[in-house]
Amino acid sequence: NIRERTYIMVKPDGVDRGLVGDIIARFERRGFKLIAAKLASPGKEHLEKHYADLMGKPFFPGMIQYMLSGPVFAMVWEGLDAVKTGRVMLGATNPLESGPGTIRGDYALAVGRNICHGSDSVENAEKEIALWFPEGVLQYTRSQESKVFE
Ligand code: YYY
Ligand code: MG
Repeated sequence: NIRERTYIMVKPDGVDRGLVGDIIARFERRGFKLIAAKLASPGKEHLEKHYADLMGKPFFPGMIQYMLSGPVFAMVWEGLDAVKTGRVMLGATNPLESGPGTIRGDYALAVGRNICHGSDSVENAEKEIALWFPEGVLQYTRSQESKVFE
């Protein structure tokens, strides 16, 4: 689906380390289209909704504290297989297992400081986009679209 959308978020450690621009650049140069973006300071309840599936895990409270430690940069990217390819670009959840060339493999070491989030399924992507961008996303056509998609 060339209109598939995924929710990508630079976490507080990534914002603090000045990696927002690099992460945007990676998705741009790959050919994905940015259709929403903002710097945000979500509260605890909002983060607990975002990570609802993980509630009850031993690392959950610490992970929420880390997510509250500073602003995040929230984005929606659209394009062919955006969810799956976005996950590949992020690398494995544990950066020690992320290949070089991936975002986590290039910048992170610890699972609890892994710099970025990416939706893990189309269904979750739609839920996350609705949660983070209740105001909606933009639709527009890029002049080079036919050079990126068949
Ligand atoms: O989708 P992804 O971020 O790759 O992993 P999830 O299993 O959804 O976990 C979300 C988030 O939780 C992960 O990015 C770091 C943190 N976490 C952790 O701190 N310790 C773990 N053992 C597993 C996950
Ligand atoms: Mg996840």
